[in-house]
Parts: sequence; C-alpha cells; structure tokens
Amino acid sequence: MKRIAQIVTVTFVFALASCGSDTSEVGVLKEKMKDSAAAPVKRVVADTTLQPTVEIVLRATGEEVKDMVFDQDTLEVEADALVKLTLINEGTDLNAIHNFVVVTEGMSESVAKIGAEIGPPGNYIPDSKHVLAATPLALPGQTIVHEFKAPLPGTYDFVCTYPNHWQKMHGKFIVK
Ligand SMILES: [Cu+2]
Repeated sequence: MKRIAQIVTVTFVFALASCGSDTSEVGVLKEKMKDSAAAPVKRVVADTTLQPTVEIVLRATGEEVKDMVFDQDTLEVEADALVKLTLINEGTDLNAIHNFVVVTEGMSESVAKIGAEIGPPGNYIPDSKHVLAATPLALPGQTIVHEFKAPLPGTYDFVCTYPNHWQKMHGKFIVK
C-alpha cells in the first residue's frame, strides 16, 4: 500500500509541473525554446553576406631543382571567394624553399626573375601590379596557411618565385 501511495504522489507532482502556468519551469523552458527557434532565422540572414571559402591544399615536392613541382597544375576557385591555401613543403633539401604567387597570365617568368633579384629580404616577391597574391616562404618541411581574396574572374598563373624554380613550379589559377 505504501508503494502505491508513493507512485500516486509522484504522478500528482508531475501532473502539477506539466500543467503549471508560464512562470513554472516548463513555462520558462518553453519561452527559451521560442527564443532559440527564432535565433537561426537571424543567422540565415547574416550568412548571405558571407564570402564563400575555398580551401586548397597544395604540396611542393622534389629535392633537386629539376624534380621540384607542385602536385597540381590547375587550381579553380569561385569569384569573390576567400581562398584558404595550405602550402605543404614536403622537401628536405636546403634548396627546397617555396612560395606560391598568383600572377597575371604570362608573367610567371618575369615576376620570378625579378623576384630572384630581390632575394630573401623581400621573400623573392616583386612589388608589382602583376602579383595578385603571395604566400610567405615555406622552408623545407614547413606548412604555410595563407588566406587571400580571389582576384577578378579570369585565368592567372601561379608560380614559385624562389630562384630557378619557376620553370617547373607553376600552373594555372582560374577564377570562375
Ligand atoms: Cu619553389
């Protein structure tokens, strides 16, 4: 008999809680749920103003200049994208130092040659209107993460401007 009385009491208390007014815990919880249901609507509005982000992982390999290459020869991104480029330098040789520079189409060689003259203080990167984006140098074994805004739609070249690397370390960078 005592156990039945306990069950009845528990049921009664529970019934009271669930039928409570808006000041009860259940009422407060319902109010909170209304708030949290309203919040995502605001976030959706904010999302439409965000830039698309394109993540690129590019590897540089090779120990001798003649073997040094990027693992991709064509990269494609959307217009207006924020490009998050991860440059992984898998080389171990002291000359396996790389960067990633986006240049006007057809300007890889001249930008790289001027960059070579500039040397380490300027990261081998000329101050030129033909340079649209450039990472810092990735030393052997180093990974560099660099973000930049995609240039206007079109076809560009990307190149490593470390001395004598441009011949093999280049590709197309396409903005659609
Ligand atoms: Cu290089």
